[in-house]
Order: sequence, then structure tokens, then C-alpha cells
Amino acid sequence: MGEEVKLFRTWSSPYALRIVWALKLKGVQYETIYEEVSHKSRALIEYNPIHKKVPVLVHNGKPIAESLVILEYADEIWKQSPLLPQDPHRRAMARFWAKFGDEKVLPSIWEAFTKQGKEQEEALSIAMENLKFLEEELKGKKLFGGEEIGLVDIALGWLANLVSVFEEIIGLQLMPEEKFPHLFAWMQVFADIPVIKESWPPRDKMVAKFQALREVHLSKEAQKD
Ligand SMILES: N[C@@H](CCC(=O)N[C@@H](CS)C(=O)NCC(=O)O)C(=O)O
Repeated sequence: MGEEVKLFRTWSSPYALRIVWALKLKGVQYETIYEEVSHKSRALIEYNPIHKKVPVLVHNGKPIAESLVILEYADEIWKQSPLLPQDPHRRAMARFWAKFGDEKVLPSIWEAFTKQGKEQEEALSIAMENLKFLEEELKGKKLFGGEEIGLVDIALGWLANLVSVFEEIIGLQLMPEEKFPHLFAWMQVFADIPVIKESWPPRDKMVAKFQALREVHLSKEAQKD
């Protein structure tokens, strides 16, 4: 009997895209269940009762939540096109950079995107400090994984799409090429990998969605003042 692989995602979730990319790279067949954040299905809430978020991967009836956890699970189950290196230190470092991306880079870029004026300037300088660490890490490498796409490329893949979407909306450069030449080159190499390229959500829908999110955020901030 074949195995059952289901992915609960939304059309736009950058976290869920990680799993789409990993499953496609590994050639794993799966069923997609599209969720709407404003009307989550009972199944999603049952499968991820703590966070109630996408992505959730259900493998032969067993749910796994949290995208970085799912990536590691997928890498253990489907060994083809490995995402983590073999060497324990390199594995640990890949986990370190993936965690740094979620805990530092992502929140700082989000702040730079959702703030205005002086607060935005401050957030932007923190975001750039964080991006500098990634720029250093990429020196001498085509991808974070070296020659092949790896866990860190997938974990940071959202940068290759969202940075330019955010830049278009706020009219500011978050990752200027002259400051981040390696990251800039990486974004292009990564975004052009066929499996990655074919999975990007439509750009105009992303711009509209994030523009609306920013406006909601700004009006909440204005109510606080
Ligand atoms: N740390 C989680 C984050 C997942 C996440 O934030 N998912 C968002 C969509 S991008 C979501 O499901 N939001 C629904 C909500 O917050 O109610 C992961 O890595 O999977």
C-alpha cells in the first residue's frame, strides 16, 4: 500500500512553502489541503492544537507541525536529495542558521516592513545587521548548502521572494545589492531552481496581501497612540 502524505498549507504561507519545496525536491507525492487563516478547518486545529498554524504535514495519519521540524522529519523519512549534511558539526551549523533566520532575521525584517519613520529606520538597521551575518556565511559559496540546495537555503528561501515584495510596498531597499552582493546573487540562484521557481505564489497577489497586512498593522499602531 502506498504511503499517505498530506500537506495543510495556505496559498501564501512562506513557512508552508518550505515543505512544498522539500517534498518536491525529494520527489515525494503528496496531497495539498488549502486552508484559510480566517476559517481554519477542524482537521487543522485537531492536527496542530497548540499553534493552530500551517504548515502541518500528515504522514500515514500522524501529524507533524512547525516547518523546521517538518523539514527534519522529511529528511529522515525520505533520504533522497538530503537537506542536512552528514557531518555532525555541519548539521548543527545548518540548524543554527535556520534558527537564526526564524528568530532574528525574519522578525527584524518584519519590523522594518511594518513600522514607519524613526522606528522603521531603527528596525532597518537591526535587519541589516542580521543580514550581514548571512552575507558573511555565504562567502565563497553558491548556496548556503554549498553546491546543492540544503536546509538553510529552504529555511531562508522566503527572503528570495518577500524582500522584493516588501521593498516594492514600502519603497525602501531592505537588502541593497551593493551591501549584500553574496545574498543578492544567492537569491537569484535560489529563485531560479526549477522546483523553487514553479512554486512561488503569484507576485501581484502577494503584494496585495502584504500591503493589506501592513495597513492593518499600521492602523492598530495608530489606535495605540
Ligand atoms: N513557526 C511556525 C510558523 C507558522 C506560521 O506562522 N504560519 C502562519 C501562516 S504564514 C499561520 O498559520 N497563521 C495562522 C494564525 O496565526 O492563526 C512554522 O515554522 O511553521
